Amino acid sequence: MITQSLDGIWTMHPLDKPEEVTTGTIPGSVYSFLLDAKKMADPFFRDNESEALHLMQEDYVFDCSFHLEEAISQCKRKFLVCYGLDTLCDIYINGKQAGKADNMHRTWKFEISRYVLPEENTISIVCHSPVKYIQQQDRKKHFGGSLEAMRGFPYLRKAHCMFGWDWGPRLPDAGIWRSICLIGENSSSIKDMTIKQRHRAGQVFVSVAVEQTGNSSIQISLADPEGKTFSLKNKEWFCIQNPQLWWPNGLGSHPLYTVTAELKEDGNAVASASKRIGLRTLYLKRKKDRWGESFCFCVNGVDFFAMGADYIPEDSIFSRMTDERTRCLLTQCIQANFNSIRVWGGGIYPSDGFYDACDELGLVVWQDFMFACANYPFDTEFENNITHEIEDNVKRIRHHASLGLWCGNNEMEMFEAQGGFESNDETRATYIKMYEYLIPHILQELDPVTSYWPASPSSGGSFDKPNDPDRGDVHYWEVWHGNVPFTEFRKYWFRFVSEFGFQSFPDERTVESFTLPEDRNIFSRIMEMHQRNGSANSKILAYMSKEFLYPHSLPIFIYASQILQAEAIRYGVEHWRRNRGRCMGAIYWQLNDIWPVISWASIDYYGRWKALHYFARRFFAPVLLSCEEKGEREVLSSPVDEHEGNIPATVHLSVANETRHDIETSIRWYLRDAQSTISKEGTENVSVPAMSAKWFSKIDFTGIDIYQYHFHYELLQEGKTISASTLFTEPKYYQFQDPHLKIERHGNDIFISAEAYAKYVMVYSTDSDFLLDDNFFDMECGTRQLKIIKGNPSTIQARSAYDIH
Ligand code: BMA
Repeated sequence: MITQSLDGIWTMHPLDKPEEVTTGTIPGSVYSFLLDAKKMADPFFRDNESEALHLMQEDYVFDCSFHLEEAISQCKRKFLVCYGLDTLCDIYINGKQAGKADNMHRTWKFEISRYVLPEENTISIVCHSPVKYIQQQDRKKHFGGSLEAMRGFPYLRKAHCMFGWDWGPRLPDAGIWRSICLIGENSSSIKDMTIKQRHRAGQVFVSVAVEQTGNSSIQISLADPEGKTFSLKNKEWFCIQNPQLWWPNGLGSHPLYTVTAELKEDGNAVASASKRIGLRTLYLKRKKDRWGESFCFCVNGVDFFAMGADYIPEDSIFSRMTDERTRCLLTQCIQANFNSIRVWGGGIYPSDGFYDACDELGLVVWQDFMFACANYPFDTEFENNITHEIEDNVKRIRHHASLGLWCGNNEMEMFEAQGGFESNDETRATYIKMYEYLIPHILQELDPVTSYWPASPSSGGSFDKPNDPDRGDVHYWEVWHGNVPFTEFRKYWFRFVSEFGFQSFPDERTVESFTLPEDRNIFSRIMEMHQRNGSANSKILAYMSKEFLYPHSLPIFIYASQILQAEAIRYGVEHWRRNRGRCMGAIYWQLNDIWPVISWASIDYYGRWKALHYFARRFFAPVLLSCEEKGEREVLSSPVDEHEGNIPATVHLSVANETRHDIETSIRWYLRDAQSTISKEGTENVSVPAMSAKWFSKIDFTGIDIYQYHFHYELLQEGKTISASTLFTEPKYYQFQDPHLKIERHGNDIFISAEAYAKYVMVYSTDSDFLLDDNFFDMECGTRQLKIIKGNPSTIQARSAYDIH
C-alpha cells in the first residue's frame, strides 16, 4: 500500500462566484481559509458570529491539482481516502464525479482508479450549505432537539454543537476537516486487525487477528514498553510473562505495548499496520446492593472512583484542534488529578492523538457515540449511514488502553421518558432501535469486550427511570438549571454523576478578547451573546447574592463568579468522595470551551484556568481530607433565622484514599478567628485502607460566634501538609480582616504572606498567563510558598474574599 498525502495548499471559492478565490491549508474549512486570508472578521469577536453564520448559506468548492506519484500511478487500484469531510460533499476528480459524502464522522474511501490520470490531476470537493439543507429538511418534517441549536440539526451527521449549544455559537462551518490522501494498492491490504487479551495471575495472553484482502504472508510482532520484540502467529494466543499492567492516573503507571502486522510478498512488505495497547482489564461493574445497583469502573480487578469532566470540541474552527493542543489540554486534566474524561455526544469523535494522549496519561475515556439531545430521522439510509460511522470509529478506537466505555447517546433516554424534545411513540421506537438494538449489535461484532451503556444518564435502558439516583449514572441539574442552592448536592448519594455543573465568567483578559470597553457590563448585548444559556448571567448574580457581598467591579465580579462555581462543584465532589462506595464517580460539566464564553468550563477557550480547575486539583487529589460542616449555609436559608440563635456549628472530617496503598497519617484541626488566633485545636492519627473513604472526628462547636470563627484542618501526607478551611456561615457574613497580602518572588518560587486569615487567595497577573502549583486557596496568617509551573509573569498580585465588596 502506498500513500500520497493531499494535505497542504488548496484553493476555495463560493460555488457561484468562481472569481472569489481564497488560498488556504487543508485540513481546513470555509472559515479557516477566510480567516487565514483575513477575508472575514473573527467570528468570536463581539457579534461577528451572525455574519459568519450567514456565509454558510452558500455552497463552496475546494480545489487542488496534484501530480500523481509514480509509485501510486503503477498500482492496480487507486483510492481517495478522506478522514473528515464536513459534510454534504460531492467529490470530482478531473471534472468527473468520483464520490459523495454526507457524514463528517466517517472515513470515506472512494475508488478513483478510472478517474485519475497518470500525471497531472485536479480534485474538487463541493461542500453544500449545511444551513440550507437542514432548513429544507426541517420544513418537510421537524424532529425535536436542543433548543439552542438551529432547527433541523438532527438531519445532518455533523457535530451538533456547530449549530449552536448552550455554551457554543452557531458556526456551522464546512470543509475538509481532517487529512485527505491517495492510496495505491496492488495486491493484499490489511482489512482489519483485532487484538484480544486474557488475564491470568502473572500472565497476559494476547491474540492478534489480521484480516487481509489477498493471500500474503502475515508477520506479527509485539514490542514491550522497553522495545523488546516478540513474534506472534496470526489468531494464536501468545503468553506475556510478568506483564506490565496499564493503570489509570493515580493508580499506577501506563506502560504501552505495540502490535505491528506486516503483509509480505516475495519478502517485501506490501502493507503494515501498528497499534499500541495497554494490558489491562477494564469494565463497568454493576451489582445489586442495599441502595440499588452499583455503577463503577473496575480496572485490573480494582474498583475505582472516576474523577474528571466532560469534554467538548476545543474550537469552533475544527482544523485548529491540533493533537498538540489536545495533549496540552489533557495534560492539564492530569495536573488536576483526573483519572477519567467523558467525550460528550454532541461534538466529534476525537482524533487518534486524543486517545494516544489518554493512553499515555492514564485517562479512562467514557466515549459517547455522537448523538445528543435530538430525535433523528431514522430510515434505511440514515441507518446505513450511522452504521458505517459507528463501524469506522469503533475500529479506530477500540484497541486503546484508555477506552473505558461506549455510551449510546447523551440524554435522549431521559428526554424520551419525559416526553422532552417533542418525543412521542414513534421517536421512542426509533430510540430503542438505535441504542438498544443497532449499536449493541455492531459492538457485539466489533468490540464485544468494552462495556456498553445505552445513554447518559441511564439506569440500564428501555426508559426505566433513566435518572434514578440509586442505579446507573445521573445528570443532576437541579443545582443550576433548577436554581436550587448547591447545598442540595448533599441530599443525594448518586451512584455515578456524569454531569453536574455551575457556570462562571472566564478570566478578564478572555472577556477583553471578545469585547470593546463599552461592552464590559455583564448585561450588555455582547456579553449576553457570549452567554448562551438563557438569562444565566442574572442566574450567576442570584446565586452570588447568597454567598458574597455585591462585587463592585468587573474583575472582582469575575473572581467571585469563579469562586462560586468552584465552591459549588467542590461541595458536590467532596460529598460524593466521602461517600465512596455508594457513589463511584464524579464527572463535572464541563472541562473546556469551544470559544470565549461564559460557561460551565473549568479551563476557558484560551486555556486559562478558572478557580474550579485549581479546586479540582485539590478535590480530585488521590488522598483527600474533607470536612462535612454544618452551619448557617447548610441549615438555614433565610437570614431571618439567624436571630433564632440556634445555628449549629459542627464538623465531620473524612479522608478518601483513592490510591492502592493503605495510608497512615495524622490530621490536625484548629478553631481560629479572623486573625488566625487559635481557640481550640486537636490532632488525630488516622489509617485509611487503600481504595476507601473513612470518617473521623465529629466535633461540635455550636454556640461559637460563627461570624468570627472558622475551622482550619490539615492532613500530613508524605512530608507535605494539605490544608483547608471552612466557615460556618456564608462568606459574605464572615468578618474577614484585611490580610494585607504581600508577594515576593525568587525565580519560580513565590512567597505570599497574610496578616490575617485569607480565604480564596487568588494569585494573578494582568500581564500574562501563568500556572501555579496551587491557587485560589485558603491560608492562615503567615507565609506560604508557591511554585510557578508555567509562564513568567512580570507582575504578580493577589486578592482574597476580603476584596469582594
Ligand atoms: C447537559 C449537556 C449539554 C449541556 C449541559 C448544560 O445536559 O449534555 O447538552 O450543554 O447540560 O446545560
